[in-house]
Amino acid sequence: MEINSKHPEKVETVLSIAGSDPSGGAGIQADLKTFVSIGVYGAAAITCLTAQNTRGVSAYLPVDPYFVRKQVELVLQDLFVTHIKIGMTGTEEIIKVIGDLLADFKGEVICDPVIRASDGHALLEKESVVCLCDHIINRATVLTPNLAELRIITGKACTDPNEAVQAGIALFDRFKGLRAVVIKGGHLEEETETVTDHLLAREGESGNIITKTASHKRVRTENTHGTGCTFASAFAAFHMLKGEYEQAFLNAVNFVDRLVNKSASLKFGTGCGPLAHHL
Ligand code: PXL
Repeated sequence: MEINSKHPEKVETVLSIAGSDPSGGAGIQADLKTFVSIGVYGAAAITCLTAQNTRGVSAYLPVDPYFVRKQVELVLQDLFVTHIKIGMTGTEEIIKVIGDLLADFKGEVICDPVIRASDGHALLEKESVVCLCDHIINRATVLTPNLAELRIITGKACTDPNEAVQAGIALFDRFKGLRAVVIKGGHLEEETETVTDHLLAREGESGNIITKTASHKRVRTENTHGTGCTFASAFAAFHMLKGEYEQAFLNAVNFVDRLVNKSASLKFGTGCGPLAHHL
């Protein structure tokens, strides 16, 4: 591509606000790898450090909320951020700072409501989920919960796909800025050979909620660490490239499915391995 230095193009940027995973599978590390492999520019502001490897999360250390604010403010003041993707927040103080910063942001806000790591380690106390709802989900345009997160946020049992979709639809009444909700089906009907993910999207004019599904073969593998972070980041990146939710959904489902397949036979450590974004 020829670069015109007199009229340089503004580079659209997706900013990830999330935790750091030193083993490279989840959090900020997964987000940035995803942005690069899809071909969008990614920035990253860190909310928490975690200490973990493929065997699980050992501990986490929240960043001073003042410093979370500083990181995000400086990026937003300078770069051309069109999409913000939010992952692990860690504490109510950090949630409130992020909520405050989102109040003036006009672009897409993709919230992956990280509450617990796949090994069960809490990454946000359950009592703080109300705060996450009030300050961040309330300002999000897209929400990408897995089944456990959907249950906690809605208080519904969501025992089958229909119940999960109904619970998802009810979120649009509660959170007025939401345009799309993706319910990831990996933990729905776990005995089936097919996984079905659901997109629920609010239609522009009518405000009606439309639903779309994408199905793919279930891969029986332990190497799924960071799939949630990767999915939400892929959704943000593809939305930046395509400008609409359905295409972002289909592309993100396909992107993660291909990565899970490629990563299934690899050995990274002795526990649940990450996705091989580099392949
Ligand atoms: O997958 C959820 C998640 C998000 N962010 C960070 C994590 C994890 C899971 O371990 O460590 C930083």
